[in-house]
Amino acid sequence: MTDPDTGAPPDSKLTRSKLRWAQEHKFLTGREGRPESERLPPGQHLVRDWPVLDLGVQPNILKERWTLDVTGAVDTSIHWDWATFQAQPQSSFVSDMHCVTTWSRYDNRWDGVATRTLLDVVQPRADAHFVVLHADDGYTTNLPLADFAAADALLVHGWEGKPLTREHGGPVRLIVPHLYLWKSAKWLRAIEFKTADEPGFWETRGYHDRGDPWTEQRYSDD
Ligand SMILES: Nc1nc2c(c(=O)[nH]1)N[C@H]1C(S)=C(S)[C@@H](COP(=O)(O)O)O[C@H]1N2
Ligand SMILES: [Mo]
Repeated sequence: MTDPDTGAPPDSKLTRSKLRWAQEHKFLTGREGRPESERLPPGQHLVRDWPVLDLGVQPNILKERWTLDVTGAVDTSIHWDWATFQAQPQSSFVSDMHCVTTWSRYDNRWDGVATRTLLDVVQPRADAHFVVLHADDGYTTNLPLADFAAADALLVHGWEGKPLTREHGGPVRLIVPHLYLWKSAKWLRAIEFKTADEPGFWETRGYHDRGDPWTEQRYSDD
């Protein structure tokens, strides 16, 4: 019998060392989950400015003309105008953002309506497991309902105390801080609740279906 890793006999010096290391839990950091010192996900670098990325069209949507439709596998479909959106309970969060093109930006202050507030209103059906976001420029992206429903996910209309600018998706975009930024649709116009997953613009062009920065879910495997 030989050691499956090294080919060494089972009572070699190396094997004995490995057995001892296993007993001592050597090399394990003992950290539970993500340590504070690793705020930056793997393969990312920090930026101070906020880059603009989109398909090259930046729709000019007047607040007075903006509407949000929420449809599909929900008990109550909604069609909100700007005033109705502003009349919902408001939330603010500070979070980091991570773009798959490797930049990350810390401590962004967002104002908006929490996705959980929206979920209270529309009441997703028991068989709703995914959402598809539809944007004014034709962009779409898909999310598991569980990710959309994250405690700090927001329908954002304000950044750093000012209205969200057109280039960054104003008047309203989604922000889901725990996923790569391509999941956070700018110029949000409709949210569709689905029973089955339906990949969006980048997800049908080689990006990962979920997009977790901490496990580098950048691209799909196939
Ligand atoms: N409507 C729309 N939303 C979008 C995109 C887009 O092209 N259209 N691009 C996504 C991508 S790939 C990124 S990295 C972020 C960029 O957001 P920012 O320009 O505010 O940094 O928006 C995401 N949301
Ligand atoms: Mo992106």
